[in-house]
Amino acid sequence: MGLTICYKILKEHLVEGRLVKGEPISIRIDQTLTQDATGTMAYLEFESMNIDRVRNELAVSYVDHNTVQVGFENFDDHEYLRTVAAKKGVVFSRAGNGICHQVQLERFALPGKTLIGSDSHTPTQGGLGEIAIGAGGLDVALAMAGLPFSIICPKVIGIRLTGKLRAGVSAKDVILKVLEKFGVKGNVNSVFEYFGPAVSSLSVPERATICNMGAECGVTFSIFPSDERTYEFLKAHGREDGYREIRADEDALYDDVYEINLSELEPLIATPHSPGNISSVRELEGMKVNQVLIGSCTNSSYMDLKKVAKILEGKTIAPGVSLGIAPGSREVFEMISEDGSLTTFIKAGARILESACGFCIGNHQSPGTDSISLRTNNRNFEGRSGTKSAKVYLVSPETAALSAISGKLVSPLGRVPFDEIVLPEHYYCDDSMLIFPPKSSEGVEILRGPNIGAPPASMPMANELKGTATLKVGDKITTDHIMPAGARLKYRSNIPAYSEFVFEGVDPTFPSRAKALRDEKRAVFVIAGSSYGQGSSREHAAICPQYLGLRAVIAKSIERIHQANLCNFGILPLLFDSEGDYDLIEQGDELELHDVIDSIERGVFTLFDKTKNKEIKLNLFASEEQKKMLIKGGKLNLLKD
Ligand code: MIC
Ligand code: SF4
Repeated sequence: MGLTICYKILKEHLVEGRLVKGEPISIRIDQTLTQDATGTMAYLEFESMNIDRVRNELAVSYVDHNTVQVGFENFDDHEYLRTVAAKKGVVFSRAGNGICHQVQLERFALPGKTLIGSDSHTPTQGGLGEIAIGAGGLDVALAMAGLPFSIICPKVIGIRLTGKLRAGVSAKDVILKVLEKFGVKGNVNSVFEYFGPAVSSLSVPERATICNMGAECGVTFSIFPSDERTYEFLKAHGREDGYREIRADEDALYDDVYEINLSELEPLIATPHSPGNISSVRELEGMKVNQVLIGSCTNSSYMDLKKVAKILEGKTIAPGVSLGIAPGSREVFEMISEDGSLTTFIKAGARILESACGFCIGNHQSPGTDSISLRTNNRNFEGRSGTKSAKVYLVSPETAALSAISGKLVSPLGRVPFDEIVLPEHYYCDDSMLIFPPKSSEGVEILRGPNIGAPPASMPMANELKGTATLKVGDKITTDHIMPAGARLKYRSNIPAYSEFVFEGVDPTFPSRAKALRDEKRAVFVIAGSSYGQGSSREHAAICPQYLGLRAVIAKSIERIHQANLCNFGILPLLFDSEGDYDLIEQGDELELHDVIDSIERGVFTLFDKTKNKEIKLNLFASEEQKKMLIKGGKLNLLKD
């Protein structure tokens, strides 16, 4: 039987386990990436392992999230990251150099390699034929220490592309179509592998956009073949030496196949408040728009901005619209500056934003009360923009640009002034904002301002957990609900300070109620519906609740990265054996778990709801290795043994 691309690369990197769908495997990791908002904690964790220098092929540390610098905290973080990178052998991408996934694609990703990154959109690099997986910071720290990474050997969903995109329909619409089909939950331990005759019509930046938002479906990664388009892109970046062809075998067997005829695809839009709520732009055409933002790791490539420039050429944005454009990297910035696109943007009335995450993570550009914001990024969770009452819609750059001119939502189908964008033969490549580490770390001093805290600490698991259902939440609770970013991001390096904002937008009384229980040595329990912890990879969504006394999350289902983060920090991820039992527990109920250690080993728990005088059967959602870390109170404790 022939192999898929996914299994070919996994086979080359297999360290432990069998390549059988559903079985736990561990793989060798060639490359790692971190970004500043998760990176400070990851390097503090790496430092606590007492290893001189990173042991994987390539480790890159980006500064792209916390670049607003209101107060000293962000800059302190950058200085810590710059110096710890020099000390530990990590390449450092300075603030202003661009968004991690865009720069990684331009400068470092290679077909056939494996990458883990402390950011959920790490799978963007699947566009270059790399297995690229989002993970918590601690898992990335361990990969930098040369240790393998564990995943469940995935189910491979083949996405067969036929036909050709029509003018005005783009890669963003392809992935929105995939989201319409697969939704934002229930896709754990699967991957998307793209194949079919239309693959060769898509350039690497388009493929990267498609792989980027596979993260929203919850798949472990997405991947495209490495072919002549891959070679073209690498050559244009002076990196063709790293090219190798990788295609699925003719007789490769997919677990499932979904076909998209690109010729029939139309412009799509994700409506509030989930990237899985898909409509056609046509249906909502005419909707008034207050703000348009173009950028983020999904749609900020040179190709994306070139399309926007062609649409905005000679036009001015509508009076009621604020338009912001953030180029994804300095490479993109330089290229739009040289070819005149930047002048077009300025003349059209756009506000030029820094090459960084910026608006996407709610760092700035919050929309007005009840207003409508059209964005090219990947997440539109409630409140993520910084304005709870705002309605954020996700669209392609074409839809965004045309709508900015009109002031109303416009479908770009057949309305764009180009058929296709011809990519340059050579890109502007300048690595001067990358700092490569010195050969020897001797004499390198790590700078730690007052914002740099300590790595998280936790106690071994107690055999009895008695406490309260401190919070009961519904379905699709994202990590943005658990641990807000935006204005709170600057506390990422300081666990006690950041913990004050756990569940801020859901129930601001949670931290004080949890701390009161913790201080009485009682356990905090969170009860949740399905797909708990979807969204980002931020391990703070485990570390901070753990600091407040959270001992167990009891849910209908929990998303992959968050489940790993819970185990890494000693919090029990428990699933209802019968989903209907979710209705039995009320917030405030007194809950008890007995024989915890034995139950962890057996993987089955009986929860006693003292208030209701009822027993509820729960299953532990953890691998054998994760069971060991839960008993020890987290992965760092396990490693110290
Ligand atoms: C996001 O898009 O939510 C983030 C901010 O990039 C996160 C990482 C973080 O919270 O620092 C992610 O996607 O993992
Ligand atoms: Fe940055 Fe947004 Fe991409 Fe996250 S999704 S890495 S915040 S641009």
